[in-house]
Amino acid sequence: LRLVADLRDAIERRAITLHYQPIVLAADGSLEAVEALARWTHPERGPISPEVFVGLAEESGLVGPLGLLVLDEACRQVVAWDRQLGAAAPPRVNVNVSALQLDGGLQAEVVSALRRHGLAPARLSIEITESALMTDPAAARGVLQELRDLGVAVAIDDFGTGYSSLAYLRHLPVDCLKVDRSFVAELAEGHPQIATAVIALARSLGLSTVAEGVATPAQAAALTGLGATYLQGFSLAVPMDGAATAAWAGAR
Ligand code: G
Ligand code: G
Ligand code: MN
Ligand code: NA
Repeated sequence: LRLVADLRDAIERRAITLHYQPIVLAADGSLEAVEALARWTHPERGPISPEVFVGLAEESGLVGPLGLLVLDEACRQVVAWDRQLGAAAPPRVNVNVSALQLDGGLQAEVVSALRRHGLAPARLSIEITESALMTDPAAARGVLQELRDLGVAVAIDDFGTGYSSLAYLRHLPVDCLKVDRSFVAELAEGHPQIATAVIALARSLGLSTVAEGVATPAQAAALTGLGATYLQGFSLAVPMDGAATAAWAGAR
């Protein structure tokens, strides 16, 4: 397939770039982290959604090289922000990983990226979707434990949309649940039950929460009232390139 060849080429030329979306503390709006989101603008087809090209990478054996590129670029960017912004730099970067990256080598890749850039492990967080975790919960558990032993935090992404049994959740070494944006949208439609329950569940397990897809100030206020630890969404900030993220963080 032509698009796969183009993707391979884009990865090799480092033409896949990252945008960063701020995640703020609900209590006071302070910057807690940024989520790295991969971007690809195809020379003829224009912007291609990461849902499409990450899926393509998974089907064509390119997850490894794509994952390495994203991890390396995110670490490089945090160090560059530190030099530029000092204490105003984003405290942490969240990197998304695909289910296939849990098959092996992730811990070594993380160690090597942190070393290469001289970045402290506490500056990195890994986001893994609930469905990726459930592909092989025992294997996932081992990888997550290795990451946490390094001092890298772990979040479950899109929580509530997969099929994790709550029994597993108690035994998974994770720090944070990301409340899927579909539940945040429901909240605005008068159906707060699931968002409320997920936040309460996380709190009772000692986990923090990020409410995703927060689109209005009213949603932000409601989620803060429910006890969400962190907020992320267009209402707070859209994903931005590295320079715009620096300007946003530096202006606060
Ligand atoms: O950034 P938004 O633009 O559309 O992202 C769409 C989806 O793609 C999200 O579910 C996000 O988690 C995923 N995604 C974005 N960047 C990456 C990445 O670097 N790796 C993986 N595995 N998924 C990513
Ligand atoms: O699935 P994941 O959460 O990793 O990906 C984040 C995705 O959510 C990105 O595509 C990002 O552009 C998108 N996003 C960020 N904020 C909002 C929002 O307020 N509303 C909606 N609908 N999407 C958002
Ligand atoms: Mn994510
Ligand atoms: Na998500």
